[in-house]
Amino acid sequence: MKRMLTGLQPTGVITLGNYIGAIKQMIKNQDKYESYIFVADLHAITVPKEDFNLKENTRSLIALYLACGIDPKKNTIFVQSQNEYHANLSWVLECNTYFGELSRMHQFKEKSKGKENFTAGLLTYPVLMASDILIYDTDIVPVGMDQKQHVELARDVAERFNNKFGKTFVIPEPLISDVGTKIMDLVDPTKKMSKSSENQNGVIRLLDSSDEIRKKIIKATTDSDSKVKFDKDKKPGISNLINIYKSLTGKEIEEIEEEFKDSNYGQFKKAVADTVVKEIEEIQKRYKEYIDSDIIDIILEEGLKKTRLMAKAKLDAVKRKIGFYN
Ligand code: ATP
Ligand code: LTN
Repeated sequence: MKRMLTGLQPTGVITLGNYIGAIKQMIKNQDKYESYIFVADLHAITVPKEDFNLKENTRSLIALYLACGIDPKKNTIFVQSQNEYHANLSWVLECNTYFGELSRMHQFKEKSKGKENFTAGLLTYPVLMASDILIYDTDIVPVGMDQKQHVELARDVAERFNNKFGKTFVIPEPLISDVGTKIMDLVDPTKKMSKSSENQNGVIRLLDSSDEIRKKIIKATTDSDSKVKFDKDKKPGISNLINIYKSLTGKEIEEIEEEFKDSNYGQFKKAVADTVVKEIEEIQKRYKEYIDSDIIDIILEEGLKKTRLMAKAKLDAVKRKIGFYN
């Protein structure tokens, strides 16, 4: 069975975008692959934030993973910073990665643009990600389109290392979810819905109240036309709502257009809101059962024990190849 690994950053309560674009894919994949899912908390400090409780966010993200349907029997679940070998391998990989490659990464360019002070961690972020992937001989890495370039860098670094020191790393493949699953901001539908977005109204978070969710969807930006028709360029707002509805109901776009051909935007928005609220209410019910239970501690302890052993073995092999004193 192929091995799959993926993670999310605990930078805030996960959004409907993360749920549709990442978590639903993880659930789909948990029966297909030997699956490793983690909280990328080391990555979360690359952009320093005030008003940010890393510990709480990390626990909350684990509880949300479980509440969304990630089965701890089918997945090894762990917290990145607890496993010290990731950062250790990352240093070794940094010494096999070029500054030029890192400075060309889209995410780095976007997040550093116009800023005088950004951390070195923002630049080396993809190397730590490569380390997360390569340390477990990962075959498959499910990520959104925005992270594909980082998985490609992991491939390049792995190939470079293998060529230099002999076969050490498995070359990972990115697994990109359907094109349609990029969920956009409700206020500015040309922008990705993002956890760290400043305007709360454009973002649905999995722990928002049902009232808040309804309000945000009803107020979502749409065009002045009134036809429920998918057209990403001319009707980004409505197309985004169609995408959300499609992802949660499993219906095809043509089916949705047909279903709402006699409806106005208000009626369609209400249907989208009902669907989103129903799904999120179920998740929140389960979240409440998990968040204070010691199941989380047990799962993380098991995950750490297992991944530490695997990671140490790989790091030891890497160190031997390079020729460190041991
Ligand atoms: P941040 O604002 O902290 O950058 P984010 O919400 O943009 O966070 P990430 O933590 O970077 O999300 O991404 C987690 C995963 O969720 C990735 O696989 C990413 O592709 C996916 N994802 C994030 N936002 C969306 C979205 N709007 N639509 C679909 N998938 C998404
Ligand atoms: N950068 C990713 C999180 C992440 C990741 C990884 C995903 C860190 N390390 C390794 C897959 C594999 C993100 O922001 N979603």
